[in-house]
Amino acid sequence: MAFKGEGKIWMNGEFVEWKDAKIHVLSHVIHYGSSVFEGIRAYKTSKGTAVFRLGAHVRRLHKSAKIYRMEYPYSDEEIFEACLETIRVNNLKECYIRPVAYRGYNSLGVDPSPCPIDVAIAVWEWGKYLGPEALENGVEVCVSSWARIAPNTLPAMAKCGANYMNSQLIKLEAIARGCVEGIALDSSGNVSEGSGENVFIVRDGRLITPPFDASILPGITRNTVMTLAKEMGIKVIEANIPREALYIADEVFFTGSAAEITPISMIDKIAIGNGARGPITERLQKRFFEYLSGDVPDTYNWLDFVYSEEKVEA
Ligand code: PPE
Repeated sequence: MAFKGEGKIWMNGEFVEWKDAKIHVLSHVIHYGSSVFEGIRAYKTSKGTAVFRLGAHVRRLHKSAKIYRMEYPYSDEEIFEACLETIRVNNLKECYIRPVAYRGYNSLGVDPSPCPIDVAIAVWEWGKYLGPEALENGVEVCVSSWARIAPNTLPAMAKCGANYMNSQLIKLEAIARGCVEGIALDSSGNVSEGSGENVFIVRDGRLITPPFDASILPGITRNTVMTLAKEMGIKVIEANIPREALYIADEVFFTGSAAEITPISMIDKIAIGNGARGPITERLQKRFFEYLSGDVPDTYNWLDFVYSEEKVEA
């Protein structure tokens, strides 16, 4: 979805006009992928606009930066508040939030130490990530010929810009093959994740999802689904999933801040279950969106209200 190009972007503590939020072409990040970022959603709940699990996202940004020795000069509290303020300044009711920390402009060469560490936060309205009907009808995907980044090459636990070159190979190949998304295997051949989503399979009424050592991003939606599933009495196992287990699963779905909970109907032209959204996926989606509606108690303190008058109401 193309940007509208309106509104304000937070850059190093100042709000700048969308069109002025620029960096130099010789910034370190452009040449070497040296950025870490987050993707977060704010929802219009019955009690006002609330960001979903903002604290967890802000902490993960910090950890991604720490892995790359890229400590930016803002506390988690400051980034948290800056995210809320960026939504307020843009007066949005529902949006996607993209904080990014990157090595900026000073000099080139692999050693990033001379370059400043800049931070920006942008917000925009972003519809359904994998298509308007994806949540109901499911999406067709293929197993990628590209493996996910191997351990001791690029750290998968860091949400780093460079990791998304691997993601782009997976995504572009999937599109070239007529699929909406690709699922990558890890370097030992087990299921890892999608280009921008974690993967779950349903087998005999239980959920199985790949563990951290399968080169996955520790997804916050993944954690949300695990929490909600336990609450609903659905057993969740973190275990390696061989490729063929995808084809014979009862249900398969993606999770992600952008993708939310998206059912997978077909993998490599093999129908999953009966080729439509499965019953457990549907129950989890229902619970997830019920939580986001604000109509049920915020048991886990996952909602942070953006506008103060709404906070009072809540
Ligand atoms: N794996 C990858 C590789 C990934 O990029 C994401 C999020 C996830 C798993 C799920 O993580 P979480 O959002 O914490 O549940 N992908 C983000 C970026 C998507 C994009 O196209 O940009 C997102 O969903 O915001």
